[in-house]
Amino acid sequence: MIAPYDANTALLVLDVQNDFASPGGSLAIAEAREILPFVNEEIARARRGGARVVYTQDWHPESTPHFQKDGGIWPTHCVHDSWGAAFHPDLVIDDPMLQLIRKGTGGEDGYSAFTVMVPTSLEKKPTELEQRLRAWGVKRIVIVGLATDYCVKDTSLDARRLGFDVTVLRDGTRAVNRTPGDGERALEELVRAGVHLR
Ligand code: VGL
Ligand code: ZN
Repeated sequence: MIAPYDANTALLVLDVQNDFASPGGSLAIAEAREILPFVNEEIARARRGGARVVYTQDWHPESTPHFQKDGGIWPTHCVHDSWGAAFHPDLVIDDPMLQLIRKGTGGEDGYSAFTVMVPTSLEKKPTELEQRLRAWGVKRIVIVGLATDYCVKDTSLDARRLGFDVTVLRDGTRAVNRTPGDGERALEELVRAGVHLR
């Protein structure tokens, strides 16, 4: 159990999209579907406690240095407005004022929900997320979603750097594991950065 949700807490639901979470997704994580009941329950819990819920989507152009075909490391995935970029159909999206952050939209490597890396400049550019959280008075962030070794890791590290209290819920996340053990190593790195694991 974590401290109850309250108005100073935000639940971030990271990249629960078909390409990561559905059979046939181009970067499908085999066990990703296992997180859905847990994630949906967590969304309900957060809402009951009056916490904000923010969803993210990896949202790439058709060509980006992020993709293998353009010199990057990933199969083509989460191309804007495609089936693969859509939320997994079982994810509960129950908010008429859906809070959504899309990342990688300009061809950047979009791992963190807080910052994107501009391909040509090695420079990090902020998304709108921090500004929104500050405007709501959010102090504490709870993280679920995909993938442990990329979006969850980089988002958590950025959140710590920005001074938020951060908790990652292990049952709500799964790793890509390009190299076996990447997910576990990412979690160890997060603990060293002061992230709570539950
Ligand atoms: C991600 C791999 C490629 C992520 C994004 O957001 O975790 N992983 N693109
Ligand atoms: Zn991506």
